[in-house]
Parts: sequence; structure tokens; C-alpha cells
Amino acid sequence: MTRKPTPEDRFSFGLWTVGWTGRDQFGEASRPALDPWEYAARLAELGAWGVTFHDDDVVPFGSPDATREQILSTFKQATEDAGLTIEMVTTNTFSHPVFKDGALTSNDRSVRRFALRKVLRNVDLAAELGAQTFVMWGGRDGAEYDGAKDVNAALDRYREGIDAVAGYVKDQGYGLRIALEPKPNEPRGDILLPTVGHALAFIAQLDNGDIVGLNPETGHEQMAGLNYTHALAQALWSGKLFHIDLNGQRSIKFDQDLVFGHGDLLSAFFTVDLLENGFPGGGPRYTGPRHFDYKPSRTEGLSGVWESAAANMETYLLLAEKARAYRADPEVQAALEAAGVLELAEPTLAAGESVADLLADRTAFEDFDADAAAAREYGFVRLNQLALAHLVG
Ligand code: GLT
Ligand code: MN
Ligand code: MN
Repeated sequence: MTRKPTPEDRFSFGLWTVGWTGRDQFGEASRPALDPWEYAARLAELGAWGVTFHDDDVVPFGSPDATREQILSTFKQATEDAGLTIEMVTTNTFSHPVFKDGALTSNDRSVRRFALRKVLRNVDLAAELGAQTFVMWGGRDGAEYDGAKDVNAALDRYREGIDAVAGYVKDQGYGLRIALEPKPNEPRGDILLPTVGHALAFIAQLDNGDIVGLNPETGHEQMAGLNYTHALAQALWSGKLFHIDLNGQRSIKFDQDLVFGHGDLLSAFFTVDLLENGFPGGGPRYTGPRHFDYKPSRTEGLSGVWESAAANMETYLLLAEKARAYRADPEVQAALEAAGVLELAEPTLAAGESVADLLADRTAFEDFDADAAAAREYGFVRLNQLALAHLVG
């Protein structure tokens, strides 16, 4: 057993995670639904610091304004009483059938306008509640059939929509940043902005991209066969890692949303190593919340819901401890050195050296002994085994 989580760890959970009742494509709910404030209070007892939610997780879709106000004030009071921070808010633009062909990129313009209004109303709420991040997951923004979506026009509309929301955030003077959440598929056959790389390229095309970044989810990158830790790394390198969704996924299949670490454990170790210890050679660091977006398996009752919520935090803390010991281990430091991991931080051209200088440097090419350099052993396997030994030791 490791130590108990505390608010200083900045663990947070989506209400829709512990609040998932187990309803899926093939079956009805397998456990009862509680009120949003009951989930919040219980998460705080377990040591969570923050809570996040979609508009519709708290206020049912289509509720009259008076009901909305009343529910929101009860929820706000409950989170305050529990000492929880509302660090992120997001909008449900996927459950109601009106969004069956998407929200900001629906072929139907009236749906796009409705979606934009729903998002903007929620931006106001996020600002009012003091959230720092506004996540946008366009889960229905995609297609099943290539002929059914003009992708050029869809990306134009996506850009128009995100720029409108980001422009509104700026005009209102809200201290919010927008974090786009990539996912390759599910519920749509193909979702737009399927990976972190696609989303980064998209953000570069925005007028208001300075306040738009990413919320990468472990399983979503892994569903595409990609390396989550590398995705976080490139988002960090780009100055765009605004938020994270940690969970577990076992290979390329449907979105499992398992407990963090219950998928690819070695990958989870290096994710935590990056988050806690940063890049080996220094560089940008992630300082935001440790946010979990998982689903308690449908086989679990309410006690399993709380067990699994606690398991996410316990796994993270265990891995953080292991990752600290790994970095501090002199054997690991020597192996990192031998592997050349730290050499990579040195610029390829010397300070002030031009390409002309490089071209004139015979040692770099004409006199370079490629065969001798090829004989170098990197020892990456040994380094990885040391990581594994720390992980399971
Ligand atoms: C939905 C999705 C998650 C997103 C949520 C944010 S909604 O549950 O599966 O990955 O983070 O909209
Ligand atoms: Mn997911
Ligand atoms: Mn997510």
C-alpha cells in the first residue's frame, strides 16, 4: 500500500466517470444513478481535489432556466462544502439525437448554430465556476461513410466554431483555456481530429489558437496504436498540453476507459515518469491537474465504483514513487548516460556554427568513420529492463 491521496496531488475526476451506470450498446444500466453532489462528496472523501463535468451531467438536457439555476446552485454549494475545485468544464454535444451527425460540423447548419449556443452558454458557466480549462470533445463530429462528409468544409466549420468560442472567451475576459480532445473513432466510424498530431496541426490554423491546446486521453491514442507518452511529449513541446485524461486501454479495440495502469502498465509508468520528472534533458513541464477519465466496469456495483476511483489514484501514486526511484538510481543514471539519452539535448550544430561551417567540417563527413560509429551499442534494452525492475520490484 502506498500513501493516501491528498488535495496536494491534484487528482480530479469527471462526474461522468463514477457516474456511469453501466448502460452500453448491449445492455441496460447495471447500477443505480446517484445525484451529482453525492458523487462529488464521495470523491472528496477518497482524496480527490477536483471534479469536472458536462453541462448535462448536472442539469438534464432541456431543463427550464429556473430548474437549471436551482440545480447548479445546489451543486456549487456541495462542491464548496466538500472542498472540491471545479477545474474543468466540458459540453455534451454528443448524447441528444440532434447531434447524430455532429455538433460544430453537422451537415445541418441549424444544428451547428444550436451546438455553438450550447457551448457558449457552458463557457459562461465554466467561467462563473472558476474553471481553468474548457474541454471540447467532438465525439459525433465525424462520419461513417466517406461520401457523407465534405471534410474540407467540415474542417472549415470546425475552425469557425472553435475560433468563435475562443474569441468569445477572450472578449469576455475569461481566464479559460480551451483543450481539444482527440479520439480516432467511437461513437462515429471516423472522428475528425483523430489524434494529438491531427489536433496540433488544426490548432496551428486557428486565429485564436493561442488559447487552444489539448486534452489527450491515454486510451484514445492507444486505440490508434499510438504511444500516449509520446503524444503528451509532443503536446508539451508544442506548448499545448493544457489538460490530461488518464485511463487504461488494452490494445486497438473499442474505448475501454479502464482504470489508469490497468492497460499498458509499462507505458503508464513512463507517462507518470514524464508528468512527475519531466524530460531527462529538461524542457517544458506539465503542471495541470491529474485528471482521470475512466469507467468503472459494468460488473461493479457502487462499492466497486469507489474502489476503482481509489485505484486510479493509488496506481498513479505507486508509479510516481517508482518513477522517482528510477530516476534517482545511479545504475539508471549510468545507463541513461551510456545510452546517449542526455547527449540528445546538445544542438547538432555548435553555437554560431553555420551550414557552411558544417560543410567545411571534414570530420563530420569526409573523415567520419561511419562503420566505427555504427559499432556503438546503445544499451536501450538494459535501460528498459532497469525500468521494469523498478516497476515490479
Ligand atoms: C465522453 C468521452 C470522454 C471525454 C468526455 C468529454 S465525454 O465520456 O468518452 O473521453 O473526455 O467530453
Ligand atoms: Mn475514452
Ligand atoms: Mn476523455
